[in-house]
Amino acid sequence: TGATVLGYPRQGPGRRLKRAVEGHWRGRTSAEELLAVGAELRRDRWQEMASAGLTEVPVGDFSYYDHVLDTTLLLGATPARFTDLPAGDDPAGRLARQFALARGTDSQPPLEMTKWFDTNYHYLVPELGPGTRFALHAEDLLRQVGEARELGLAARPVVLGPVSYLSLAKADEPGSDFDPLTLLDRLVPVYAELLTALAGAGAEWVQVDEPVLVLDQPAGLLERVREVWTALAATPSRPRLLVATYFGALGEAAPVLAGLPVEGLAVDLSAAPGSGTRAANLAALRAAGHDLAGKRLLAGVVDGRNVWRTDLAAALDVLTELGGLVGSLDVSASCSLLHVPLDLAAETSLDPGVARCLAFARQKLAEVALLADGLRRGREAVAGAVADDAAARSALRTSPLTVRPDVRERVAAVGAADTRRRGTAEERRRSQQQRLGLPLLPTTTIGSFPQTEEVRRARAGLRRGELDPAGYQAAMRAEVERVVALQEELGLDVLVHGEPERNDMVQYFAEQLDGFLTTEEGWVQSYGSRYVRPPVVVGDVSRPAPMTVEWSRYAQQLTSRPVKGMLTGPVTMLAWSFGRDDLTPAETATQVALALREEVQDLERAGIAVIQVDEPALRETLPLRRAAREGYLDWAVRAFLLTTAGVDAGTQVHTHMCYAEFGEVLEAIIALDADVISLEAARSRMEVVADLREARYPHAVGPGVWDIHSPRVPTVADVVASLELALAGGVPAERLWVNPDCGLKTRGYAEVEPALRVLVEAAGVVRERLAAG
Ligand code: THG
Ligand code: ZN
Repeated sequence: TGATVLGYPRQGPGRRLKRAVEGHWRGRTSAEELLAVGAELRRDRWQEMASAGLTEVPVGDFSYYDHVLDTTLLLGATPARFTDLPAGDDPAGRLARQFALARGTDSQPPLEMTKWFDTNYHYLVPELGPGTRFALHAEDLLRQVGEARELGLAARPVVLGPVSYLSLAKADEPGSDFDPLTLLDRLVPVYAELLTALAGAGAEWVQVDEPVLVLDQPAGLLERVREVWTALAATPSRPRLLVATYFGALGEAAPVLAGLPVEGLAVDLSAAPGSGTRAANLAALRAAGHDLAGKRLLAGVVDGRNVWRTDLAAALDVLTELGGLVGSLDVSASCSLLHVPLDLAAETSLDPGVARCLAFARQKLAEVALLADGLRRGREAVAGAVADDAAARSALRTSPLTVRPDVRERVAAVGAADTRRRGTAEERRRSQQQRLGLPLLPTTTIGSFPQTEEVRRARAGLRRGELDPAGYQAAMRAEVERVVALQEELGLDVLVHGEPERNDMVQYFAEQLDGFLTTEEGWVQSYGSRYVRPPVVVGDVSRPAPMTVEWSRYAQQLTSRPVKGMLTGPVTMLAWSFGRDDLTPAETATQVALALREEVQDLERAGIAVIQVDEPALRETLPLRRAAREGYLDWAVRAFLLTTAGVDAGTQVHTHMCYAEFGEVLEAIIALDADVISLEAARSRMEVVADLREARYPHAVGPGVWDIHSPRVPTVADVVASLELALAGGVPAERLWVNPDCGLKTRGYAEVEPALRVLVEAAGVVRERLAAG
């Protein structure tokens, strides 16, 4: 029985890779130095895996930016639009080309970035067309195989598989209906060539990732999978093939996968509450019968998507059963460990009872090795560790930290009336208009204003203890005063306080809610050199004290115009955190919603008449499988309503969502019953307006009229045109709002001030036209 993982975090201790990469971009680190850092990080992680007890290590999962981008370069599939890529057929030249594709060139915007399945990692989307010609460029991968073999390790190269690569790609012509999967026949020979080259480099096994097998399959795709893999298996002098799947249940792909003429499979056997993955994949493996008898199986019993230690006893049960079904068994994690932080040991202030139950990537290596040891030497040999695990878990489960009877009682008492707004949409509109007296086409912003150097300095000062809490408070209040005065001067109708006190919004609320813990060094790669520190839901969630009320009250008393209260919704709080291993996301969402509901009601009592609850993650957390979507949307909508529905008809509820692909969730967005929604629309030319009309969206909407993702300041004519487009597209004037398409935190005042001036002026122009009839 072996022990291995499908992939490992790239960043290194202290996010060394981020610093080296960003230093290189700023011209402070040469390409040679960066390449040397990369080689050292790879060596360190291999040695770490080997000394943890892994019997085989992955090679090629490391990346300076993104592994899908690496695959594009490996296959020679750089889009033709990049005519000005840096040249040079050496490692430095390839590095420069890689960063040019990721960050754009003088003449070309970068490759588009999108979510990697349902994780919070983002990959760079391949752009393929009828003219794409593939050609193998395996130098870097082959060299890495050599690097690992020199250390005396069993090195298993990892590549993204042909079916998944093409499924994750898009057409290189905007608007074209070209299907990248039609390139399969052209691509397979390049993979065959790669296999031969890897065998030549001494690889005994190769891991080919085909995660698209866990998605709903377009008609005929599984048949193509069978053909492709039959062709690849026929490659002369190749390594043994391991087809890796992860991120969920195999469903109808299971028999196809099991029947492939390959020597090994990797299957997700994680046990996240509510996911059903372990049970479904176990049943599929049992059903596969003799197809598995001669195969190697990597059993992903350690959850690669969460930070809780593995239930060792349950994992051993699963592994013992699987051992009887397959030719040879390796213990593994359910997916690459890229999606969890690197090392629990970097945390200095966790509660010991909680820390004992956590496992980051490094700790998961030890779990994988321990489970393999248990299989090799018998359960008795690891009985101590299993008992310790069970004791730690049961101590946490019964600790007052995790189970709060008062929270459970509040959850049990939730009734249907708690998720229904008072008053119909029309009654609310009248009552809110009476209270707020807003003009037609009210102007507002999404919530955050630029985080200035002073604000950042104050936050750093507080962290380092150079600024006391009172001094920090005073600095933030001064910033709120400045932002409110600016908005009054600009003539905006609904103001915000600007959120200078918040860094990452999820982190901000998690720090203030009981039941969440935040980490110091728990970084997880989000995209390229950017990382987030997702909080961890440890126990029942509740709000010990108001969180935002003082800031909103302070801003409101500075002005006679309404100031919006600003909260992050329950779905987003969960989507960007690690969830519990003993409650489903739906159960935790109810607890978070109840805590936020108290905040909403406190804001209302403090005289805040407009309250925005952002749900940027609502769309992106949509389950991969269609069959799971309805259940998800049900609890997501219910949690939002539980958060917002406790207010009077005269209190206006707003929500905001980034990203424009709302098609599948429009019904759910209507069901949120928010009085006003602001959406990203600037980049999709108001297409979202047509969707809203078609769905008979009954509430007010602010389709973003300034794309804040670009530094370009729109002209009055641009904004007027967008507003006219929205009106012509069916948004009634009394339900149209004027706002940018996202928060302004990442922009500078050099763009924000003129752009907001333009927004206000454009609203005035259109109001006059409307008044003139
Ligand atoms: N907050 C959280 N999760 C998120 C987002 C968020 N996941 C999805 C999306 N937004 C990811 N987008 C980003 C954008 C910027 C950065 C990371 C993810 C970023 N990170 C800083 C860095 O790596 O230098 C560190 C930020 C920090 O200090 O906290 O710039 O908004 N939770
Ligand atoms: Zn946004």
